[in-house]
Amino acid sequence: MTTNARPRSPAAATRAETLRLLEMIDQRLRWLSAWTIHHANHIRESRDGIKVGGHQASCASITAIMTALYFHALRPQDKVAVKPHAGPVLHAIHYLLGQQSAEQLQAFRALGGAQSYPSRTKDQVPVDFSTGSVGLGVAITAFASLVQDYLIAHGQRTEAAAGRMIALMGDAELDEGNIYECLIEGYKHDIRNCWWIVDYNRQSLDSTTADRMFRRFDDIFETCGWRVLTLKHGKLQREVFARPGGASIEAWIDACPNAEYAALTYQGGAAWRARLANDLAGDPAALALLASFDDAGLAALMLNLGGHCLETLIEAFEAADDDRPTMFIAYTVKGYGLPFQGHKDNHSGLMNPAQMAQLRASMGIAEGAEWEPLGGLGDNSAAALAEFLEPFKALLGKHDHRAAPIHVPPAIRVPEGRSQSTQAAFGKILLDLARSGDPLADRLVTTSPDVTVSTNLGAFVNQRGLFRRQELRDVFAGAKIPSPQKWEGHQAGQHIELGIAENNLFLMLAALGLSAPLFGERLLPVGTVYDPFIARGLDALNYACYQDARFLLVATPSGITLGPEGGAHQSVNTPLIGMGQPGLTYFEPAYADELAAIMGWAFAHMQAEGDAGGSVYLRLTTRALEQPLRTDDSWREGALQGGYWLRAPAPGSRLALIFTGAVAPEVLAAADALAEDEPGLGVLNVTSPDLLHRGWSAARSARWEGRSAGALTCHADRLLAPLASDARLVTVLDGSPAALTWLGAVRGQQVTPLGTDRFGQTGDLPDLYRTYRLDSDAICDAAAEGLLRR
Ligand SMILES: Cc1ncc(C[n+]2csc(CCOP(=O)(O)OP(=O)(O)O)c2C)c(N)n1
Ligand SMILES: [Mg+2]
Repeated sequence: MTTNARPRSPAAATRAETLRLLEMIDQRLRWLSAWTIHHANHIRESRDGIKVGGHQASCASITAIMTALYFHALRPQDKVAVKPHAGPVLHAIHYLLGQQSAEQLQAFRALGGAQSYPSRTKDQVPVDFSTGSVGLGVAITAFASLVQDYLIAHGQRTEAAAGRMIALMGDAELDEGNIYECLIEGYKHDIRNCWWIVDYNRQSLDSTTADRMFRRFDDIFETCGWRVLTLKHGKLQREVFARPGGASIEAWIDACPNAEYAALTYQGGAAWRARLANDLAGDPAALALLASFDDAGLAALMLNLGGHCLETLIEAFEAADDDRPTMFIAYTVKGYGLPFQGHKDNHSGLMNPAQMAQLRASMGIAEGAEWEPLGGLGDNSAAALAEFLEPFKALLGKHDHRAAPIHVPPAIRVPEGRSQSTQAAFGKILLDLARSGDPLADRLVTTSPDVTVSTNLGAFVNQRGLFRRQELRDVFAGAKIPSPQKWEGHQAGQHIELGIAENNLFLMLAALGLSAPLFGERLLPVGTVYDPFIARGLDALNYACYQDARFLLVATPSGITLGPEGGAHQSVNTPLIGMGQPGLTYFEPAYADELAAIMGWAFAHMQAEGDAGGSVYLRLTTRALEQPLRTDDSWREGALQGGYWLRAPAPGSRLALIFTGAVAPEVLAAADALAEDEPGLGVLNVTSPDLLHRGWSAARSARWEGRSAGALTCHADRLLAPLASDARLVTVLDGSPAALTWLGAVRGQQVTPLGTDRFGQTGDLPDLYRTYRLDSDAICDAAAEGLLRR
């Protein structure tokens, strides 16, 4: 789709006609989403007796909003994150357009079928952003709009092609802290072209939401520069309010607590009448107005909230026609139009077969015709609707952005220095790239939550500048105050400096890492963070990986090697996080040349198609290590597969010391000490426990699945093969020992594990390594103990 214009169907000549057609779509979306969920729960055979689930009430709440958005406001360049529980509505939209199959809907929540929550990678309909963990799908749109601005500023996208990054969100998502972290960050970066549309049904999973928040959200968002458009009343309500007595009804609605409104919604017309008549007893005009409605009419009036009124919705969307970030608070009823509407327990509520049959009949859909996309419509209406829908097929279809690959230089230069830390080497490699003029450097975008300098990104930023849409002077440089950091902010800058909230780092990386599929322009995002604080953004990290965003996460410093900083800053379990996170490959190199090779590998891996690629996590340290004297390049291939022998074992050796990262000197010292007794001893440097483990388990599953001819080979197996079959393996790393202990299972050799499994504390390395048994004495003891117990 190259045009930015929205389709104008000939069938939609007048606004009244448009509204009539949109109304039909709204009804069909409500029906199809409910039916899809019903089918999965009541019609498809259950083989395990487990409830399939689905959220009919959450869908019914938002169908009008999605109708108005998708079939009126959305432009081809816009991207949408759909509230997780409205997944079936998104599928219904594409089903109406003939872009989703009945088979997929019939397999909703089954293997290979339409996913419970919209998934970029698994669903067959276009999904711009995956959602599921509430709050994250909202915030990523703000970061995506920042990425879009970055691309525009760098000449990789035109201003005219700028789209809106839109989140359709549940009101309970407003309770997630990540929303406010993102709001603050967004304000600092002056984001634009972002819409958040709240399905304000004032119900979450457990209950109705707090009345005290009424208007507070407006204040918070307006303070952060957003325009807030509140769609409280539908057109019918507004018309009725203008009649004699109407103002009293309006005032009553405004004063009514959320829970009571919801309960009356559930109870229906007679209950509304009784309650209103009681509360407005002294108001004859209001009573007369009430009397002019029958019970059904009165219920319809009370439910005519802004978020269910298509006219109100499209007017609001039209009103926000500039690039200002805008929040729409669209009042809705959870379960609108369904028998459990307003009931506080309706979040996971499912209509029973009788209720479904009743809904079907009310829509004029014949039994057996439930999957008819335009079922229940007369011929003329169906034809008009089909004609109206036609142009939306191109608009809402899959727009596959193919981004050109970025060439990765065959060898990234290794920083010089006999003794260096991986963290310092990382900074030098980036600086070198920044200075090199290599095209890859132009596609690097670095970002960090207030730890740019302390993770050695500063030199890169000096070279390439801060990204700012508006020029930002470096006041200190201007005043000639000496500082190694020269931070000019400008449009060509390549570093996005974030505030300290780590969660934002991962959402920023997620958005940057989706630049290729979202915008057709590939970026190579590099984010730095202190290793222990990965935990602060874990859900966002998982969220980023789940939707296959591609980035390089550099976490440094790490482990108790960070001595004087103490236990609050010393990471323990991050190797296991790295190993356990799908979509992320964890490396922990010991030496600078390994790091350079791994970074080259990472830049290619971040660009590889599908399952062949992914994101990369480097766990680094500030501890400077004596660099090994290499005689050849033979280590390189092994380092990129997860490990290599730093000192090769003699065939049949009884002992190997296996280590990862910063503890190399202790391991080598122990190896020297043990050499006399165990001359065949080998030292294995595991650069990626993750890759080794994955290769091992993949080889096993390949054999089980009959994909491998017979021999069980993997890199770990090949590495350990020269050792005696009953050799002892002493594993050592500054982190959870479990990251390496599994190596004993590869060939049945016994492991004596060393590592940290308690909180650290302040100290220097001799003290800490001794206390936590990572020093060479502990390694020798572990080796001796292993050999004695043979
Ligand atoms: C991070 C996270 N916590 C909890 C849940 C479980 N959960 C799913 S929906 C929901 C309430 C959603 O309410 P709201 O956002 O208002 O959506 P709606 O009322 O439109 O269904 C909860 C607690 C989740 N999906 N993600
Ligand atoms: Mg809600």
